[in-house]
Amino acid sequence: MTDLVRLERHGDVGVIVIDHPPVNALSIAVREGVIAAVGLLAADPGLVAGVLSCAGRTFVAGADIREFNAPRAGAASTNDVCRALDHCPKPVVAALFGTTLGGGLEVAMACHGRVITPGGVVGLPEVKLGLLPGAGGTQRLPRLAGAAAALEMITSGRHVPAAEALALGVVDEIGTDVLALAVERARAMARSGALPRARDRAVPDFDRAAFETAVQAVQRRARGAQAPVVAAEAVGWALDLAFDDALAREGAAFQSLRAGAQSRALRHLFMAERLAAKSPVAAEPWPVAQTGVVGGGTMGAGIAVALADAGFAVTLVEVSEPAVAAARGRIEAVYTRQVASGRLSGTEQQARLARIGYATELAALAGADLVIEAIIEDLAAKQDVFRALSAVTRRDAILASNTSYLDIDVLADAVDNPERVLGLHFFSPAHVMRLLEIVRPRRVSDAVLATALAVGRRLRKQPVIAGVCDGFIGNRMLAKWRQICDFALEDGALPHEVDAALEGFGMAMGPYAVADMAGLDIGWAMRKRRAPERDPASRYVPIADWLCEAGRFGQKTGLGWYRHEGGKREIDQAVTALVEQASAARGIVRRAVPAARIEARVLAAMVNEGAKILAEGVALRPSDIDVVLVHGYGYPAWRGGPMQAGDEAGLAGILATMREIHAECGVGWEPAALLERMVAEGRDFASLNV
Ligand code: 3H9
Repeated sequence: MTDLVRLERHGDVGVIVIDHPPVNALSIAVREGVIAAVGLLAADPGLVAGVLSCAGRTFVAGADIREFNAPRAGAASTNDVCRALDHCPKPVVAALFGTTLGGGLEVAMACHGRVITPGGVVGLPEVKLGLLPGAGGTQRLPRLAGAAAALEMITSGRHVPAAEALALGVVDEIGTDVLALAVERARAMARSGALPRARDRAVPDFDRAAFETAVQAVQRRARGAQAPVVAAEAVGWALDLAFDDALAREGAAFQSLRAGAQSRALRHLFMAERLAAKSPVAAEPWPVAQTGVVGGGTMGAGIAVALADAGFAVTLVEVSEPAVAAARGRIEAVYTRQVASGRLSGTEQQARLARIGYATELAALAGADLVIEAIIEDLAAKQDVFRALSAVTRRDAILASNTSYLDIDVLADAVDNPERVLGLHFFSPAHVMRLLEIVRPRRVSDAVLATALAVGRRLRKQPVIAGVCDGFIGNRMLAKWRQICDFALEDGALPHEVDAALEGFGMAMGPYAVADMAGLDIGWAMRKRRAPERDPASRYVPIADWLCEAGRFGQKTGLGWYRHEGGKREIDQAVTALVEQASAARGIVRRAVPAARIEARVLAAMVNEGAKILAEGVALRPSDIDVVLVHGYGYPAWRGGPMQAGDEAGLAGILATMREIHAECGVGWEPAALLERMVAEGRDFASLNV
């Protein structure tokens, strides 16, 4: 055994305890320890059965992700642990609590029985790391839960609550004192001579046609992600191959995914998310209980819901009774939908609604610990609100703005003690989207910053700290991304071709489909506001602006007509005609733009802007930029975010593309000095992720 695993005696039952905080991950020493403990249990005549359990806050939450980058050859594998349990002549029952995930559930399934606490969850989330369950999970789960349930669990990576796990047959019993229950069960099994092994069971009868249809649905939804597709195939092996043959295939598929770029990117993202949420300052967060929201439009209402969901008391302030009624209507509509879809109980709905109060005067926020302003994006109007808040709130109340690009230092000037002002940039819908940019103006105190991070975590958001600049991290990256796409239009690509290229890259939605959904008039106004100074020598002319304008004054909503109206081909033709007309008017000869060129230019433009953001200190590290783009902007998680994708593509190539773009587009497209330095020094952005 090892320091991390011990064998305790509970009468004639040996209890193997894994003690490897924080989540009892199956690192090499743990695997070796469990194998040794199973050996001792088997050999000890005083022990009739065993229990596999954990100290701390959870049963094993999976393999140790940190070991995947450099696996040690010859070390005991998780499959070796499962094999030791399979060969153990005495029954071993797993005592599950907390989050039994990945390799943790695989080892539990190799035990002869499983009991779980009522609040426990199980799951095989490997696909979220670009992997498949590599220690028999794709083979044992279909035998326990059936083909359809196993396929769904493995390809979604979903956490399954205890009651559902029991109904599916993944666990045998639920109980509060899970250790006592497991000891009892193990002893009873020993007495009866039962030694059931999941590997020996047949997969329960299933509907093959329905299974194939479900596999096809997984393939369709994958949008470039390999892991769910391979994992679905592996579940299929359980239905057709002998256990050991299928296990060997599963192992090979796991190794191939582990060594691939997609899993590397998703593992990077896992670590990046946790790093971004850590406080960069030593200060202790202040307690926050009473919160206020100023403005009850879409954002304000969503923020109030997010706060109420997390248990905060909320006072929402609007300018008039009718505006209050509208805000209340928006909030109630959110909860009504959640109840209708079964995601929320009626009791919980009432409890959350009861946490939200309404007022028409800012004075109602006198007792608030935190106020979030979410009115229109107008600097003067926001300054008025901050000035008024400064007068009515406690001096230590934190004042936050939900602005998506305005200068928060200027807002702080309106407050008598500016060290309590910062940005909390939520994404729409605010109660759903996980990303929260915490914008750190010059004078904000460490305690206020630490409090904002703590609130973000309590809201179950993904917080990322950003500095003040136009658009912070996310919208500033988005602006460059949009501009380079517009240039592709001007090169001769059609909007739906640009969308298709980026969706092929893995983006959730192309930029023109997004603009169309947002309402083209908004997209157009934003574009005008952000229009860069074009180099007069550039051959580019604003065809994109012209197109937007045409859409705005036409009867349809925007460029994305082609997507939302019936008869896509006719609409493609209509857009093509518009572009032809605009090009001809400007004497431009359109030429086809290959998707690969669009992808490469978008990537280069984003990495380059990311490098500028880093050099200015707007992001603390490259991986924070990745987290923002993946969680707020539909960047494919399996690419790890633009900075990781840049590393993966090779920074020298990115720089070369940037030089080309600069030569063509001029001012505003200079290669970033940091990018040039990274290439000169042969480094990658990952080396800056600390
Ligand atoms: C797998 O099992 C492959 C198998 O098929 C085997 C094949 C051979 N490893 O998230 P938190 C760290 S793949 C290493 O903040 P929470 C984490 O980095 C794995 N470290 O806490 C953090 O460290 P730090 C399948 C891990 O309470 C600390 O623990 N399993 C691992 O919000 C706390 O984490 C998964 O994918 C790990 N596996 O959430 C589960 N897990 O304090 C991944 C966590 O230094 N883990 N850490 O920042 C999770 O989903 C969440 O961590 C969990 C706890 C729900 C468990």
